[in-house]
Amino acid sequence: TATTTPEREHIFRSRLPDIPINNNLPLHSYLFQNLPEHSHRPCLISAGKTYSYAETHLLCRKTAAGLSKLGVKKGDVVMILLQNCPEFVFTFFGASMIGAISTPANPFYTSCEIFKQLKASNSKLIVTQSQYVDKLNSNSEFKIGEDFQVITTDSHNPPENCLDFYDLIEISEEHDISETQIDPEDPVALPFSSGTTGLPKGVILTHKSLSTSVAQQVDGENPNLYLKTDDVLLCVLPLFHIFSLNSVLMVALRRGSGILIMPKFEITAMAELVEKHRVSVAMVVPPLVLALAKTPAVAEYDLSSIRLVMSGAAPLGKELEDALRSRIPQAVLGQGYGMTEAGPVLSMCPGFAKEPLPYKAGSCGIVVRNAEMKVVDPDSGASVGYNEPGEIWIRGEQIMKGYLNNPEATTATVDAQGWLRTGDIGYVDDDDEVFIVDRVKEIIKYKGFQVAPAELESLLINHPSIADAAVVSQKDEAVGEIPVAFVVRSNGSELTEEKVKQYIAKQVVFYKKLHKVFFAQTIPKSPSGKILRKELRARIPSSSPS
Ligand code: 4UU
Repeated sequence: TATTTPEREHIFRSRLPDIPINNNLPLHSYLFQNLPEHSHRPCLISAGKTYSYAETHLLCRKTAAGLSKLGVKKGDVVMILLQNCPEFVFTFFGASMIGAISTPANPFYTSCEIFKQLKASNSKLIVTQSQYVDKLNSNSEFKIGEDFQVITTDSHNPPENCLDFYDLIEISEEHDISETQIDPEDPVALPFSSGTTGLPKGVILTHKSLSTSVAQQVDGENPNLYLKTDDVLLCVLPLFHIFSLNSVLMVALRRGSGILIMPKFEITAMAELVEKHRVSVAMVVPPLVLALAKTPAVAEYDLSSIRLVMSGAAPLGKELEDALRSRIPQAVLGQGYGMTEAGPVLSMCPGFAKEPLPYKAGSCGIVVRNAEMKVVDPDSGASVGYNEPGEIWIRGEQIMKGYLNNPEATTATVDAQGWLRTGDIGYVDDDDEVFIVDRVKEIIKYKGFQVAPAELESLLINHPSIADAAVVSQKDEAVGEIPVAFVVRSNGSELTEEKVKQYIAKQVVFYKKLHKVFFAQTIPKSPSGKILRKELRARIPSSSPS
């Protein structure tokens, strides 16, 4: 029936009650707040060495002092270019303690990807392993020791012009930490994400946003994600991605659980470590679920210690979920839904709660507590009710402060009322469970890793024989989605598919490589110049079964 009254807003809330959240502390103080209760418990468990909570905290403070001696000050940005290792943790929280900001980057990035982030984030210091230093030496504009400093974590004989992490923290008395006043609204982490459109951008996450997010997961009498001191969490997903950084490392620290650190993923090594360290909680991505469920050798290991598996960062198919369930029948298996800009967690399986609630296969759980979710009809802009699909929006103190030096992108993503648009299409069912059905943003997710089409397009357009280009996703059984390109050759050019692939491969990390190149006469665009990606995706020939 027609009505003249303004539409009612449909706002979805958690089925768990709101809780008091202590988000006015600096992030490190909040996470280590309960330290006296578990100071002798294992904190970081890594190849041959275990650090207790007390040791971990001490090493973070020494790193803070070391960074401070090097001249790192409040508001400065430190790039962490590391595989998962204890030094990642020491650096992140050491920086936090002096009010500095960590920008985590993938150590497999090519030199040009690293320098793009270094420049955009304005970091003057990189903490890395010596094997990656060559990539830092190949820039004509930025010189190690002059334009930025490099600390290596793995050698007492650091490469030329680099400093040794342990020298630095040995000479640093922990009480050297200069008194820094930290405001809850100060940034602490600067991960990069392309969000709903364009190039990767620095996402400003503050002390307040990250402590709120952690609290929404693990605090309260009936935490949404119930972790115990004697839990051991698997930390195999890369800490440079927000999923692992927040929903493995930070949640575990807050609860005093053990963190089993694996520098890289290898399925049998992982199964062996799960058995050896009695891993009880595993955060995973769908390709890892596939490996766990389908690798025959995994059956030889005792995985009975796993009580909880949380999959996130990409859609988890029902068949895969069932396959894993038959391999780890004792575990609660559910999903978390996150986005870097959202702080990152939007929703989580209520089966992980201390007093678990029922949940359905395929759901991403319920919206986190102390937050609001809306589902917005893309055409009318109105929020819709139960079971109706639309774009998912989220509001709460956990979301990003904004994109670094990019007010346009910030206002395009977070509106004046504080709502963050995700670019994901989903609905909330009668039981308040969130289901994601589609994505309207440009981003391509390869094994959960972000690939920004705009980044590849700008590289393609730089090629002298390319007049125009567009990159879109193609569905892929094993990795989720793969990037494929449509290329318009310049007049007379005989550029081949192979040449284009190689040209890109030289400049990007493995998951951004082009899998196919289609040549086209023109790239279809809207009157405003936006690439019509849907149209291009429809042009991809469906791969013939072989
Ligand atoms: C379908 O992927 C992430 C963060 C994931 C995360 C974090 C904390 C999961 C659980 C958790 O506890 O961040 P980004 O920024 O790399 O990518 C965000 C996008 C989302 O907008 C959505 O499109 O990744 C996709 N995505 C998912 N899609 C994330 N989680 C899911 C999911 N199902 N469970």
